[in-house]
Amino acid sequence: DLKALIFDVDGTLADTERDGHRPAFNAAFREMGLDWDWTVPLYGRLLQVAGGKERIRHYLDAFAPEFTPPADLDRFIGDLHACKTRHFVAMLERGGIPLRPGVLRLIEEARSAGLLLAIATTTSLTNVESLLRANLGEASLDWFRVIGAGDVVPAKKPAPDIYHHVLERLGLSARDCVAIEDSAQGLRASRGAGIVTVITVSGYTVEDDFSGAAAVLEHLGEPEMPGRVVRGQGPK
Ligand code: XBP
Ligand code: MG
Repeated sequence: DLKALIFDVDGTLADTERDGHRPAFNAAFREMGLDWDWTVPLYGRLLQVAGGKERIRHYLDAFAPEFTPPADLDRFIGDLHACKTRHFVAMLERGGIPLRPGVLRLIEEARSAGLLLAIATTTSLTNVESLLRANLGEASLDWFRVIGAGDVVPAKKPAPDIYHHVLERLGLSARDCVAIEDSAQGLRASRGAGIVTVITVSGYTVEDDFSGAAAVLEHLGEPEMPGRVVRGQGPK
């Protein structure tokens, strides 16, 4: 019996990566005097690593061999990431990032059908709350029974840990839930926790391997904007 919907955030609730997180990282680099530039294609490659702090660390390892990191690398990354979060939240507060089509409709339908709502994301909690507040108002934070975000579990997606965490806090088992994701990493995380998953593809994820998804859709759709089935895939 379906009891809850569990939403991913980045790419699923809103198309946040290319014109949200990416420019926020670049603004933080400038503010901290770094001449790094995460272009659209480079950011696509960096997205293989989930989580902003983890992504910065990966960039240093794989793309910035000439950069001499400060002695306290963790603190440097933490400060840089906090600066990036400030820029990202400011962007949200300016109304810069709308929800994807059909997201609000599905949330409203689920609420009136008595389903529980939850979130499972690698993004920082601040970002999730700001996205909801900016688009749906303060009260919308209470629509979600559980918001599992960021560093609450040490292993980020594609590890299933964040989904296990959310299931535990919901007091539900995987078969009571459907997850909505946009990326192969997210799908690996939700399927790793045994949850039936619907994909809505986003800008950076159209080429991803979505085997194991119950359905792969362009978006959640609106009545005037029917969502095309990108790839029909039976649940595994
Ligand atoms: C997507 C991510 C996030 C964001 C940045 O996560 O990988 O890391 O790019 O957010 P999901 P932070 O699709 O699971 O929401 O900088 O706050 O980590
Ligand atoms: Mg995502």
